Amino acid sequence: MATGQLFSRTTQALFYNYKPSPVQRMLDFDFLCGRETPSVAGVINPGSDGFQKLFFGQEEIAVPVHGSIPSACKIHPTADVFINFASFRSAYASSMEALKQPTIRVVAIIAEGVPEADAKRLIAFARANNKVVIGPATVGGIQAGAFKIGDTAGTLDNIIHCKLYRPGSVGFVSKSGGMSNEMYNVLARVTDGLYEGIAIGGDVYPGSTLSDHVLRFNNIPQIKMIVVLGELGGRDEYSLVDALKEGKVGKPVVAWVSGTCARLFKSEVQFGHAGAKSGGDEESAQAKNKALADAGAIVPTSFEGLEATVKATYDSLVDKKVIIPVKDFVPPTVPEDLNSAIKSGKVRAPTHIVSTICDDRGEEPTYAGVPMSTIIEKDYGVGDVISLLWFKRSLPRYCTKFIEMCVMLCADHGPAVSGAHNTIVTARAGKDLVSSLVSGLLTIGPRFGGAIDDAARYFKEAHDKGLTPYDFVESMKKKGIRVPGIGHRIKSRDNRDKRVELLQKYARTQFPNVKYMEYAVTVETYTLSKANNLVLNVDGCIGSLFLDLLSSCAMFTPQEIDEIIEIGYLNGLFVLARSIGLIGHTFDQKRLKQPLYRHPWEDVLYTKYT
Ligand code: Q5B
Repeated sequence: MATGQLFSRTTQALFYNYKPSPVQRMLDFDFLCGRETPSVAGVINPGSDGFQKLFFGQEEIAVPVHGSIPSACKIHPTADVFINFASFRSAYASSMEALKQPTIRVVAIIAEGVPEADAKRLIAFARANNKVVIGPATVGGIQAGAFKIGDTAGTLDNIIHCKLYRPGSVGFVSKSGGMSNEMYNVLARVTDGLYEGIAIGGDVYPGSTLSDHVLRFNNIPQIKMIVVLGELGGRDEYSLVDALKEGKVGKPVVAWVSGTCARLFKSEVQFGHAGAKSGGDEESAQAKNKALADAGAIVPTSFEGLEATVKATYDSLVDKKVIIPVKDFVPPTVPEDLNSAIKSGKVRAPTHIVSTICDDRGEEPTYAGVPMSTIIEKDYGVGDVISLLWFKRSLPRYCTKFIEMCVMLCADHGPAVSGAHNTIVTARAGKDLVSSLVSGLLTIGPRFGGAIDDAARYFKEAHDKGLTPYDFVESMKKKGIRVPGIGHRIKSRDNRDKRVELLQKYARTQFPNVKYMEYAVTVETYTLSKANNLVLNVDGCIGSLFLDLLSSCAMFTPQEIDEIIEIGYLNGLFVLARSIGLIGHTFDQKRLKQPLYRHPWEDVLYTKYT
């Protein structure tokens, strides 16, 4: 492995397989350390380009996202660390691809369970090309005050507590990420802190070994003492023993190999890591501790004694003035994420949306407080659902049936009406369902289908004021307003609209009162005296009957009725109903593979005179 520093305060990484939390943790660490540039130059998310919004301190930054490893390396030629969060299935291929990039120097592989044969191939390639692999099965590593891989060292609180925002004098290497955290804590307590810590990972074949890093630490001037935490199983610690014996490590090495308790078990025990099982006497923790001690490492008699041993070694280096303890300082405060601050009750934030009709936070969604299972178990219909979501109450069955009749009867009225025509033209222009649907819906308005609300408004006002049909119609004429709900392009006195007849028949037998509709009929009688097609149309029929529904079911106050009319709920019935037909027309055109529509010239009057 290469000689010295792996990282610095300007090191930048490419992060493979985007995971927001570890990337944000890296950036928070950067801010804590006072880095000027974020340590993540870019994210690689196979197949997608763009950017991700993340925080660098208080500021939001856009971190570039790249679709492939080569393209990311090309755009960020100075990013020489590759942090691989791929699963064990794809970790080999992506790590190998990264190692093959000339700009990448260090690859950290987080995944556990990478096949040993793959790990061996990665190691061989890395060694042959003078590159460093950390992992697999690792949390990564950290250079205090400079650079951190992914989730290394845990939470911000832990990082601050362990003073990892600034470098100390100790180089630390272990197999386990969890134990690294424990040791960072110990080092913060009894020394001036960590300089660099690496967790090599618990696999049988780690990409870099304990001794690789110890030898590297030996070449880093800022590191004055080295702490090593090995574990039973494998022979990695013996290469450190050899290095010590050969005099390759000049700095004090405090070492402990954990797993001495394995002897208490009668049979071989597999500890947490894949590599942590004692295969024979030489691989036992006891044998390795003895060999390390014999080779010159400072080895306590138990794990409990490790802290005191580290302290004694550090204190003696301070006494000898080998270590001048670094001065501490208070790091900047990393702003807390709003979500976690709210969760912990530290802050309160105003909501930006108020919603009263549907709640999806519990076990099951509710419509106006009625759980979905009730809606199904009690055999509710679409009318009941509309009554819950629009009117926020359960209306009686005769009302919800009326709503359903409106929806069914207005679902379609052939291909020639404005909405269907637009939808058909749009579908034939090759547009998708939603575009075709909305292009039809957009024609709904005061002339076509969207006259229900105005019909209700004007009929209510005229009725409540006691206007005669004559006064009402003539006053509208004076104002230049056509009576909403009156008149039809094809329906007339002699060609009655069946929908109107059906709705009237139903309401006359089921509603307690139909005074508004009967008033509308008297208006129709008057308008029919003017022209044959000035019938009460489907909009006017629904508008007047809905006034009857609202005022006679005893479930709405007069103010609520005024609000419903004022807001304009009732056109919603036509919009909802006609969506069914417009969707049908879209499918119909597509099924029939109809070509682009072009209106015939013969059907256009080209004229200069307007
Ligand atoms: N005149 C619907 O007109 C239509 C008058 C009126 C007083 C009136 C027209 C109108 C109000 C809006 C309304 C809903 C534009 C209709 C629907 C859904 C549909 C559609 C479908 C479906 C039709 C001729 C003469 C003129 C006018 C007078 C007309 N309406 N006077 N009050 N309301 N109604 N819309 O046939 O003296 O000659 O100048 O705006 O309720 O959209 O199936 O097609 O399900 O899809 O084009 O049913 O009535 O008549 O404009 O040539 O007028 O009658 O002032 O008098 P027309 P125009 P004058 S349901």
